[in-house]
Amino acid sequence: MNRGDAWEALRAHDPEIADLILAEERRERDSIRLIPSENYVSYAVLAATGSVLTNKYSEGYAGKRYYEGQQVIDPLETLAIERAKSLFGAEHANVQPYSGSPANLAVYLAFLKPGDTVMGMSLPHGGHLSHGWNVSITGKFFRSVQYAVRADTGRIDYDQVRDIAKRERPKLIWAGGTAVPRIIDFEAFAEVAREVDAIFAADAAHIAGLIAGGVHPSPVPYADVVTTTTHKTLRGPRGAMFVSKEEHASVLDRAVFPGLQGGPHNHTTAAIAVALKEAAQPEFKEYARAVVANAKALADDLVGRDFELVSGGTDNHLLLVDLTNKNVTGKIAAKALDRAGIELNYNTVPFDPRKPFDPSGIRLGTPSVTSRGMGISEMVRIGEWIDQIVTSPNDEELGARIKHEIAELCRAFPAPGISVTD
Ligand code: DSN
Repeated sequence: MNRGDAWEALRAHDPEIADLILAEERRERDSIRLIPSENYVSYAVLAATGSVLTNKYSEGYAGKRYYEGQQVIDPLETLAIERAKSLFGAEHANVQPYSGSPANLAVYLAFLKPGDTVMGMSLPHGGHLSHGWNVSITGKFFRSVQYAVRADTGRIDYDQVRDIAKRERPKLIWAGGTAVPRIIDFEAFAEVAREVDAIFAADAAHIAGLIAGGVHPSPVPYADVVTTTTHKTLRGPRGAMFVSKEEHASVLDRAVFPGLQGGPHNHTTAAIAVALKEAAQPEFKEYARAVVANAKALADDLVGRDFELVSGGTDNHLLLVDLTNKNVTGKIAAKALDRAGIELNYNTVPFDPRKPFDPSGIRLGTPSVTSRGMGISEMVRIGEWIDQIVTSPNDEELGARIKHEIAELCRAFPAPGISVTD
């Protein structure tokens, strides 16, 4: 793909930054990217992100802005909203949140007062910081109670969810997280929320693309509001949105603007709209199906190599691996894998005796490798490489050999949005 005049201008004006962008492009091209919250966006999403829409201020909403010159932005944001509603079958959508945490903060601002009780999944058990974890503003400005997974199954303890909710009477209940490898029973959460008269918010950031692709149950029929980032399985730009019941539209919109944010990032809104259009195409369904099939294949392969997966496997795009039986920490393994060209992140596992900055596990997933067309046989090769590196993390010769093999494999699977050829 010809990068065009804008790229040539960047090279001429700021070669240092241009070279760093090229270096990142090569890195993304030549490595196996397994961080489950990352992906490769299309050229179309990249083009919208890098457009003149970044020049425009648009505080407010379509038809009611605080700046003139919205002849283009109003229909553009409306189109993004309509596409979001249509894709997720929702009554209302807002595409302005800057990212996932601000989208979640809008839910707090809409429904809670400082000191009110929120219930979310504990971070070390797979939840997100913004679901009431103690170091987050959501755990400092609100009273937070947290649920966990069961030690015997690694899955959400729905009895505990109900018990805590009945005892603590939260005003807001979150489902969803960052390290949840299994399907969440959104209907069960909605039932608990109804019993205690709480707002039920689902954070679908990790699984939004799987929901859009029809391979994961949707929380939309059950939740008062569903937040999501747009850059994970959904494969759009870095940004966020939420969909909700119409009855909550006004209070949620006001929480985003003027409650939390100023002008929306219009270039991101355009790129979100592009991604939502892509996600409505038949090919996206095939991608979503393949993401899950690949994750299951990689999980089966790793289990066959005596890796211990939290919950024993996966239903979605994500695997959480406890390395305790491999006698290596998550951090040592993740760094050795990165040196060899396999990128993932170290992660706490439920009931982890180790600290978050040096935990027992690694977290990995299949969205990026699936976006570049890899399938089951490539997952088996990746499983073998992971096994070899985890077994011998300090073997530099092995790492160098695997890095070479990975670069070769990557050349056979060109990644979306990558232009660099040297
Ligand atoms: N940082 C995101 C993730 O990697 O899952 C969540 O915020």
